[in-house]
Amino acid sequence: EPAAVAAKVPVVKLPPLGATLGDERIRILAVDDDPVSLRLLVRHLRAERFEVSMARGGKEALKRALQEKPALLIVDHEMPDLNGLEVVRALRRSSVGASMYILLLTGSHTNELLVEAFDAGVDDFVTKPFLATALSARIKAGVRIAKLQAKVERDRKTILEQLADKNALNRKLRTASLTDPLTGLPNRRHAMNRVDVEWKATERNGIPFCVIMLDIDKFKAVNDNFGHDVGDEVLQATAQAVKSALRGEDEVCRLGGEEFLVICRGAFEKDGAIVAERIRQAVENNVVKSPGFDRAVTVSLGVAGTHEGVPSLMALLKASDEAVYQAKNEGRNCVRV
Ligand code: GH3
Ligand code: MG
Ligand code: MG
Ligand code: MG
Ligand code: MG
Repeated sequence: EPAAVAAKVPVVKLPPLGATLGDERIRILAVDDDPVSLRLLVRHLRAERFEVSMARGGKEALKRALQEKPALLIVDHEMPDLNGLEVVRALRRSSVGASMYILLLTGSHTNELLVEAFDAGVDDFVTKPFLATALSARIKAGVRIAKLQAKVERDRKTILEQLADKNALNRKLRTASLTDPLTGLPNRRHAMNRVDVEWKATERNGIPFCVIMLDIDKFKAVNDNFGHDVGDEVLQATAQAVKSALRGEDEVCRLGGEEFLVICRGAFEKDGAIVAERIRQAVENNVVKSPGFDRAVTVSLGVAGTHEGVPSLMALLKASDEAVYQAKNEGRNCVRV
């Protein structure tokens, strides 16, 4: 009877392994269908200061291993319900069991079983009856691997966390670099990226687009008469009024100062002129209230769309700019194409 033999082996006094992973004691799952054998094994492991749980059969072992995720598994081979190797194979297929250190306990150890066991994913062997010192020596090797494994997992987690932080920061910086802080609108850099994309789509697929440049009328007078803070509020209110007049994929960006650019995808010049007129009315009807200020401002708008006569993106933007200039010259608060 193997258990009886093991019990007679004199205890060699070595300091307990007392192994910990980080600040946690290492957990071992001990599995044997023979109660005497199991009790001996558990007593030995507890003396070595491990945190031990036990299972009396293969099915229970599998369930506990998946639930408790022990760092080490010491499993008997010959068991009636599910043998040791079947337990090991099932565990190695699971993500939890993939990194578990597994010691197989067996009475017989033929070459065939040895080959089959390593093939199934066993890390090491202990033959019953076990010598306490020999078992501890083998566990020591397992603990070393389990510690390395835990370190690998900690490092992986740290790297993933750092990567996530870095990505979040990059996204924030990217958003900030493309946003105007005063109005929250996309800024000039974004506008230039966007018209570049649209221009390429026009060249490739013939999809038309329009730009509407707009400039607040006599804005300097707002600053001069009511102060810079009121001027800022007028800029914010104008941004919102323009936005409210847009739909779908149309986008308004602040180019700088009191100048904005609206980009209308898929629009011909005549469609752009209609959008521009809608914007003009929206701004004209938007009364801005601020201490000492209670009126609407107006904008002058210049529309330019893609067509054969426009040789480049620069030419398109220049055309819209010149149309604004014309609108200013022809009395302001109007749209020119
Ligand atoms: P026009 O009808 O011909 O466009 O006249 P205008 O007074 O609007 O034109 P001008 O270009 O002379 O004035 C623009 C003013 O916008 C001058 C500048 O101080 C002001 N400005 C530019 N950026 C800001 C800003 O961020 N906040 C405020 N409050 N004012 C700004
Ligand atoms: Mg057995
Ligand atoms: Mg201006
Ligand atoms: Mg102006
Ligand atoms: Mg034109």
